[in-house]
Amino acid sequence: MKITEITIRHLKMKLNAPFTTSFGTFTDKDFLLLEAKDEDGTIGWGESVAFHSPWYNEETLQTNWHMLEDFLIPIILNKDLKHPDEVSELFAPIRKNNMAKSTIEGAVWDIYAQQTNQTLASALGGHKNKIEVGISIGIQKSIDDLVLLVDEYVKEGYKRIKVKIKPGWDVDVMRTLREKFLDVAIMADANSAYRLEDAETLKQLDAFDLTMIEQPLASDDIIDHAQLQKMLKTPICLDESIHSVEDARKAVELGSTKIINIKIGRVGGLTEAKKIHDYCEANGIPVWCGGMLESGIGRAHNVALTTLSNFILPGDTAGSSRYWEKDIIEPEVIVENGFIKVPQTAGIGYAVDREAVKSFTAAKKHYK
Ligand code: OSB
Ligand code: MG
Repeated sequence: MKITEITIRHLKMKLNAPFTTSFGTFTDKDFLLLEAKDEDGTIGWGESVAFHSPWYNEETLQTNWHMLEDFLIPIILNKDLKHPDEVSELFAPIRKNNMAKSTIEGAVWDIYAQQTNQTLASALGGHKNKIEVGISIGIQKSIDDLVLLVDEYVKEGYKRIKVKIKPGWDVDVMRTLREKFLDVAIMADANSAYRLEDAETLKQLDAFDLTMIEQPLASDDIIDHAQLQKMLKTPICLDESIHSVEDARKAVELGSTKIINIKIGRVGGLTEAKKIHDYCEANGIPVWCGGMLESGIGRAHNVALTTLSNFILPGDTAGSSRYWEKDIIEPEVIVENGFIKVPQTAGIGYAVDREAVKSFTAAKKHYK
């Protein structure tokens, strides 16, 4: 492989409904899409999951653009590559900026899979032909509104319901859901809204048989999470705190987490995501694939990753229509009875709808 041209686009897509977390509300999704061209003409796609504002982590669309233009693209352009695993090695001298790194790495994996005539899933070592998915629901105006939404998604077949919580929108919400949906797998995601001093509140959640509680404490913490886990029956799952297989190992050894949410962008790409998956598999820690309100391109990468064997729990990869009036891939990602069929064409397995991409493009730059 040799990448000879790269195009970066800033896309702006309107969400079907606002999505509220403990750190803020999204109404639109602004993100970078990266198109890479190999010397043989093969085109690969990558999506940056950095948001417009540094709420979830410190990266933003603009910091990603800067990192890509000034550091990462110059490293990759015209370099001979035998395997996509080399990309993370080449990027290693640059600290952090994992979402920016992952944007190129994802496109290189797509090209590699096409050139070796296999699906991205099989290039990664995945064997499932369908994956089980859940859905993540933002904070609502009232518990009644939330109950109606959960009812709708349970009827659509989603295999697990995740709801966002924050102080004041937690114990009563989860109690009501458990009372109304006795047999449904339910979990909560706090996006770091609590401190160890809030342990008494979090302990009350133990009564509702939640599959897990995701990232209750600070985004850079693995010490207090270990303390908290000792006080809770409900398993803790780390999201924001895990950026690498080394972070995963330390958190597991400390007892800070019993389950890990893997997001490709947060960990710097598919190669590192696979390492975390393999470490967790060897150590009896189930994983699942998180979501960042991705367009079809990022969603396709998530589908492929989820085919690996230790993705035991349903992920947040909901169908395209849950987010968008019109997605940028053909066909869109469709969920039936809580399953997504893994596409069987080479690469990411979905065609990019260039007209749709064009209609959402706010800015564009070409590098060669
Ligand atoms: O913490 O998993 C999260 C959305 C934005 C930022 C962080 C998170 C989320 C979600 C939504 O939970 C997952 C999705 O539907 O893509
Ligand atoms: Mg989360």
